[in-house]
Amino acid sequence: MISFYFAKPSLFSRPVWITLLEKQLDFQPIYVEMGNQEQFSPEFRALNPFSRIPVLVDDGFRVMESQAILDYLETKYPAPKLLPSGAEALATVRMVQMVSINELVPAIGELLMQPEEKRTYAQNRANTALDLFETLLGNAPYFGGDQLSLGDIMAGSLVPVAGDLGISLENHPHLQTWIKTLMSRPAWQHTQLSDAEKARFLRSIRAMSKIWQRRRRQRAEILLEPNKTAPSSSSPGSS
Ligand SMILES: N[C@@H](CCC(=O)N[C@@H](CS)C(=O)NCC(=O)O)C(=O)O
Repeated sequence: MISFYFAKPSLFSRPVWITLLEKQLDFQPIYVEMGNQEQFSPEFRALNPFSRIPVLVDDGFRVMESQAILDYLETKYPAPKLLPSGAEALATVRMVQMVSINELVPAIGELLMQPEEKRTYAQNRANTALDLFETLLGNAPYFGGDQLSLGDIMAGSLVPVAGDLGISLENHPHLQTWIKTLMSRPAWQHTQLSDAEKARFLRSIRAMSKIWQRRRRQRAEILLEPNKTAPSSSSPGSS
């Protein structure tokens, strides 16, 4: 049996969640309440000493780091196949995964945390990623060709969040069609935030910067002193 430790919203958990659903695997979702600091509990740190979600445990085998989890699921449960085998298609899918993580995630983080007047760099970074994705997608339904891939799952978890933060798809017609296709898939519908959750998340954005700074300090304290008990103060929200 697969145990999936996650939170909602979580930029890194959703791609794993979508993958579990797309592969129609049986799994037990275990919600990690970040607002209650559960990621810092000794039980959770035994699963991930860096106090981060997602984590997957499959028949006693623990995997952390979202991209390692995706690779694990793809190899262990190959149907349906979410990585193409052609050299160019595979390179495209991997580029989309890596640009999503290395460019789009930090841009979204800055859009969440920076005041409006300091968002130009993050906006340009996000738009540059979208321009690249538009070109890579071309007229194909998915980044790897005719079939859904891990590239679509990564980028397709992040592009709507960037949209909520003001990054428009107005000049990206291929991406507009692609995102409509993804949104019609049950795995996307099942994992998206409800209107109430989204409103609560957007309301909490102003506090996010302070919450993340506090968690970064807590994580550093724990790594400096591993036997220290979990910090007790509580804070809302995840990412
Ligand atoms: N590189 C990790 C990043 C995971 C990550 O940072 N997850 C966030 C939630 S989206 C987290 O657990 N944050 C811990 C915290 O805010 O204390 C991955 O790809 O899984």
